[in-house]
Amino acid sequence: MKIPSSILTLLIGIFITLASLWYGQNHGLLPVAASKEAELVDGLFNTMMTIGFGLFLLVEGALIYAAIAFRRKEGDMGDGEHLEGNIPLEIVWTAIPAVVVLGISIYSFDVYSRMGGLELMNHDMGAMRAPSVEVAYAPSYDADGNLISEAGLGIMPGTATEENPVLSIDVQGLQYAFIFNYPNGIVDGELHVPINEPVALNLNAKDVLHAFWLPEFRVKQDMIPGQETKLVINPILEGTYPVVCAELCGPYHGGMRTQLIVHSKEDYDAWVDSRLTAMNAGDTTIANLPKAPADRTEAEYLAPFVEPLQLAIAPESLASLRDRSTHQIQ
Ligand SMILES: [Cu+2]
Repeated sequence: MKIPSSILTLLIGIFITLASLWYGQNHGLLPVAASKEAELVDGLFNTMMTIGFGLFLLVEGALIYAAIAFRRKEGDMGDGEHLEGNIPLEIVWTAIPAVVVLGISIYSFDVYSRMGGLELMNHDMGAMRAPSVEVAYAPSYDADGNLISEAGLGIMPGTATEENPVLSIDVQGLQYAFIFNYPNGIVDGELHVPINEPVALNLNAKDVLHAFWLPEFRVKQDMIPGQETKLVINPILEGTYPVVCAELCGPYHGGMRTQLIVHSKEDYDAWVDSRLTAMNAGDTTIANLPKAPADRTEAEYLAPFVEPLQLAIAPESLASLRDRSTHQIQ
């Protein structure tokens, strides 16, 4: 007996739905999610993978079915049947993508605003704030030309208050390293942050365009010479993660990497204390920076392209870091 086509369609629909829902959670395309931002972005990405995989099964399934079911019969040399189109079908396959695209755009806008894309920290914490919504892709200024908010991702709504200041770290990108200027004058080639606290990164570039990318945090922000950009992150998982330059910035761009270490609160305080103790004892070296290219052996010179956590940096760039003013706690 033949299965009725309505039942067959239902079964195929159930199969595609279940397969898509499973694949959306099990695609394995992303590294570990180590920030609140990553959880939001992954929710959006998994939704798109679910929809995309369902459409893939539907379209490819129909294609393979049609290729087999409607193939040329033995000895048939005639033309195919002439079709003028199907209005209901065309409305359906226009309406479904329209609804999908509209839904994803609303969802992604929601993720963006929940990540602080519309709610930047101001320099003066509110008093001078313009009444309009701040949009984070460009800096905004008041009538007198004073900067109200920088370009970038601001603080997640509801995660910090004026009484509870955010740890603020200046990050400088230069060929080919990242330099982190912490409060209290600590300077380091690695980014150390405490867990479960928002951290504001004030990004700047010394020479050319760079981009500050944290794959495990799902955030990336341009580093622009002469214009500060902002990136606020919310670490939720202790560990060591790569920091990658994601803007082709010169011949050793591929070696422009360092690491982000998310500590427990106690470990972070201990790290700060150890660095302050070393500074007070007269140690002015910047920790975790690599040898200058001129001082390297050939093997060391090529190492960044094999071992991604080593960097290349020019000595004159290093020397100019000393006089850089440090950022105050906001
Ligand atoms: Cu770079």
